[in-house]
Amino acid sequence: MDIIEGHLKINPPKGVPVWDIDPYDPAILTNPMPYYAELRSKGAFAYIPKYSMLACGRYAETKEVFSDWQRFVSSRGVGLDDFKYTTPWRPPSLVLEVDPPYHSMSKKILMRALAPKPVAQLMEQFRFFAEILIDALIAKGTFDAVSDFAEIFPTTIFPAAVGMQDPNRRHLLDYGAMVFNSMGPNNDLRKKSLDRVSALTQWINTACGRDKLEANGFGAVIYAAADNGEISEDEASKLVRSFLSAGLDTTVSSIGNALWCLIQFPDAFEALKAEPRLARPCFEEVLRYTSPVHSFCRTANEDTEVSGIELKEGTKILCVLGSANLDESHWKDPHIFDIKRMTWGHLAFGVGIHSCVGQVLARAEMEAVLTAIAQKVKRIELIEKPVWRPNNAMHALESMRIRFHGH
Ligand code: OVV
Repeated sequence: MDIIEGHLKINPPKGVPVWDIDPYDPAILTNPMPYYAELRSKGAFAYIPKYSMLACGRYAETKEVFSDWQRFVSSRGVGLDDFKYTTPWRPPSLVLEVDPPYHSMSKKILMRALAPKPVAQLMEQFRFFAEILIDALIAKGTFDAVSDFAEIFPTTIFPAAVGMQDPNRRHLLDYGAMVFNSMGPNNDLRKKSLDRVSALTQWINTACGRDKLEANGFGAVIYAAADNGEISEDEASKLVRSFLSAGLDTTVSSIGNALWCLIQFPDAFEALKAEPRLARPCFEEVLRYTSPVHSFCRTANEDTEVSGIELKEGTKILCVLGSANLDESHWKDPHIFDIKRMTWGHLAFGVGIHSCVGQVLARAEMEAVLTAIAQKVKRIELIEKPVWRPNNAMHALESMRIRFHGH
């Protein structure tokens, strides 16, 4: 048995082209569209020799692999490590990295915290803070879309919603970046992130403790499930950890990517300003066009077949969501950012039982942000060329100096 990058070495399946590329090359991570297009041109799958895995970037097959949790499990890890052979760098997530029946319980409890009523109440705060922040940014003159805006909004409202008493913005973002980088191969990005694993782990584990959470946040809802015997105290702490792992870097990326899209496509911004109610569909199009999670893996848990290709048990499959969302065989004019298009069915939040738990909250946050921009900002001026930040699983900006011109 040969192990490479934490998983079983496989031979290229019959009919699958060998493609000598590194999808985790920073040059590709910061400019992924040409790689996406070439991946789709290879067929249902391409075999990547460097990592001995398959990559999948067409809509149909990405959706098939991602929705079938029985054949393509998450419990063996959604990065390159196969937990059957490699000890994960942290105790697995009780929702991201498990299968049913265990997964169903975790997801049910997390969803309880994000029920319509509490989210509707939070919406007021999101709107309020979005308006204050955008007024301040208009007054500021030039600013950085990432460090002055995208990072500020989620790290202000989300830890408060969880009920954190000591939300350290930097630690939260660095922990998230580490989680997402750890899903890639053992490259410089992963190593650099994991350099700080012990300090950040200690910090996050403390932050997830019952005594560190206010009585009225999402965290308290999770601990109430421990009180009534549904889960243990340790499971409750790990579910709170899931909120903090998945809830920040993703929405930071969403805000940055949304601003980038509105700058690249001025007609879309004009349409949004004319009809601020398009904030929600605008976010869906941002998700489709610049999917914040560019790829997650699945592992074939049995010998199986997809689109006539035979896949061996233990095969790691890189599901390139960002590419599936641009597949010309599924989307009309996929390379046009159109906030009035039908975006239903995009895979940016995943699909099937593992689809994003926090999507209602992400949508609420982005509705607040994009509505306030539509109402308050007349023009977005790009001051400096945007710079993308490579991450093994996230597609996000490093910096983008801009200016908001108000009315
Ligand atoms: C979707 C996601 C990303 C990162 C972490 C987690 C989930 C988690 O459950 O920890």
